[in-house]
Amino acid sequence: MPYCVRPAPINIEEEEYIMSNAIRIHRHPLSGHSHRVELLASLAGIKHELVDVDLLAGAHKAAPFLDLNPAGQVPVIEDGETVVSDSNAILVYLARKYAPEWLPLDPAVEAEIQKFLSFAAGEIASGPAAARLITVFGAQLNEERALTVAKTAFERLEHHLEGRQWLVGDAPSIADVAIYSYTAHAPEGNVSLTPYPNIRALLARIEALPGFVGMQATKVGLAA
Ligand SMILES: N[C@@H](CCC(=O)N[C@@H](CS)C(=O)NCC(=O)O)C(=O)O
Repeated sequence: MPYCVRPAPINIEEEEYIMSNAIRIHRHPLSGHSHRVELLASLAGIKHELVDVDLLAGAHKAAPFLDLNPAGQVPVIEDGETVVSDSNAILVYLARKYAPEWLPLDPAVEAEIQKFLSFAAGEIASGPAAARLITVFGAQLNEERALTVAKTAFERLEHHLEGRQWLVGDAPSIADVAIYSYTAHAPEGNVSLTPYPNIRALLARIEALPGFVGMQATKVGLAA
């Protein structure tokens, strides 16, 4: 359930949060899906607070977290009474509500951006993100497959970026935010970015934007 209404506040801390007008991002500091949400909030100047979810202790598979996201995954945001899960759904929600310049209304532009959200949820998730899950979290996944998917994905991205500053149009959008975290941290999963100068230039452009915030690095793989 990607969207639901938050239960009534139960204590003073909750009431203070609602009065603060900040969105609350439930995340894990090493989760790229979480980081893309934090990154957009920071780049777009959306007031937010971070709530760490202890994945190692299984907090995401128990109450009260499961009330927010029955899928038992971070990220989830609370925006007053509105709860949204799934990183790309959150990017769309935040852009539509607070930062429309990150998701222009032009149908063709929006469709192109949506294509990259699917790319982030597809090839990026099963390629570089999966390869990093193996090295950072010891996940039992097929490394050879993850590295092959990552190579194909980055070759496509590199080709797409030929002669372009940003993934879609001539300004940064949630497409760039969606692909940033797992691409920038791909070396942690033994995926080198050396063969991809256009991708590295895009990452550097994103990192130069006002409000950029990075994800915590892990010294594993090629980043060791
Ligand atoms: N489609 C989801 C995927 C989120 C996801 O895979 N989150 C990971 C952390 S990066 C998680 O919570 N994993 C715990 C689990 O699946 O049990 C999204 O885009 O938010």
